[in-house]
Amino acid sequence: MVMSMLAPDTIAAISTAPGEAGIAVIRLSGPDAFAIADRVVASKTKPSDAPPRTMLYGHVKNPLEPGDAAVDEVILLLFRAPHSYTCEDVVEIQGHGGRVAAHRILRAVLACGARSAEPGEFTRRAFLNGRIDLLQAEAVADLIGAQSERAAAVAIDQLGGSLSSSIQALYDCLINLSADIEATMDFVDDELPPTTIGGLIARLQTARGQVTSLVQTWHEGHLLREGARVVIAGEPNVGKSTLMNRLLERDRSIVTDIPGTTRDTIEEQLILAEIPIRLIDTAGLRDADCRVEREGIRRAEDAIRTADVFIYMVDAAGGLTTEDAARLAAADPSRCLVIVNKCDLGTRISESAIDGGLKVVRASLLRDPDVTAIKTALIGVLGVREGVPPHAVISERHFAVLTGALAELDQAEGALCDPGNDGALLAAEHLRAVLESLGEITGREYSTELLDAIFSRFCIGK
Ligand SMILES: Nc1nc2c(ncn2[C@@H]2O[C@H](COP(=O)(O)OP(=O)(O)OP(=O)(O)O)[C@@H](O)[C@H]2O)c(=O)[nH]1
Ligand SMILES: [Mg+2]
Repeated sequence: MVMSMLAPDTIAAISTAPGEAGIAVIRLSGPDAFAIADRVVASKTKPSDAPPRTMLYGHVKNPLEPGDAAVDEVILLLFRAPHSYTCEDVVEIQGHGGRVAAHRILRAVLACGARSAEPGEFTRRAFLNGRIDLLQAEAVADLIGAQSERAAAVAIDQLGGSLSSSIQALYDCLINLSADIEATMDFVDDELPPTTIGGLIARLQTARGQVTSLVQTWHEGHLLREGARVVIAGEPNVGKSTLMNRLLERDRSIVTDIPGTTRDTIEEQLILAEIPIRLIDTAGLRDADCRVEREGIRRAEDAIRTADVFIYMVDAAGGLTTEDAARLAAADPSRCLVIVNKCDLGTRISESAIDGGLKVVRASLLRDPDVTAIKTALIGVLGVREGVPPHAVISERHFAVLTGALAELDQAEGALCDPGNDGALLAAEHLRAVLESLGEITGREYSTELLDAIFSRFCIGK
């Protein structure tokens, strides 16, 4: 672990969300946290004289403002290094919430020598001071940003170290393997029993299997963290907006019998099977004369291109148009769900009319508001496994590092299979690269740029 070389200063921020609320928390961390609290808080016991991990009642004053009027009535929570969130001296000031009160307290502590914290700076200090690793720091941001119960459960599991221990176990196993591979270099080639090389290759393959299993969790991790963009598309008047409203269980999109009713894209949030979904209703696809409608259709086509999944709706009674057939022929079954709507009016679309690879659901959305079958089909196309307990899932960053590690493991195996050609030496080099990659994931190895990229997505005050 590389420690920060600069002596840290004392940082402060409002840690609670802005707006009206019962209380707000202003957090101070750093060597002067107690000295600053002594200056701004009038209380029976001076904060610096109070025992750590205690609460103190008092009034905040701003020594730089004229008069002796109290800024707020507060409770202080006192933590002495290293027993705090950041491992530094920490004072948390609980004042009244609202748009003004917390800012007045923050102004007072800044006037007494604290610096405004950068986004994620408290958690960055917790990492730099060795209290948590980088995976746990990322889990803090995931927990704050979680939009579903499952996303929160996965984040808290990662904060508890589940993913860290999987990576650590892999690291330990590869360190041992690397040492054993290096030990074979002391043998002359024909002295080395073939079973030894076979055993090393088998261990390498086991490690590869573990990395592959982690890489396979990316899809679920992506859905839980970033959510899925689901676009409802199709020709005008097929019932796209009706479906949008049925899924949301409210009247969000305008529905009329005039083709071309929806002009712009309409986006709403929906949680489905614990996955945050960005649901997007779009303008009906057709050759339009009107400039406004043409722009809406361009937006619809853009939305389809960038969707994780698009629901393509067709009119059962109207039958498939040539354009419908062409769009469905080009659709990828892993990101398209077909709804044959208006079945109550009869159907001119036979079972075999739509390519067997595409998932198709028949519906009569006007008469039947039950969209359970559509939801189940959508969950299937999204690739969500329901009923599986929350478990460690990797993020975009881990995915990039681990796919690089997989390539190195393959090369290590290739080199081991060719022991005559400095194979052991080459394999050991590839394993070193894998170990470095794993270090980048946990933060054993890091650069300032990497930390900047990770912590900039945090909110201020965390
Ligand atoms: N009979 C019948 N009518 C339906 C059904 N679903 C929707 N409709 C009607 O079809 C018409 C068009 O519905 P919308 O949901 O506005 O269709 P849309 O695809 O959003 O249309 P645009 O916005 O014009 O592209 C409305 O009159 C709906 O009430 C259905 O299952 N059966
Ligand atoms: Mg519409």
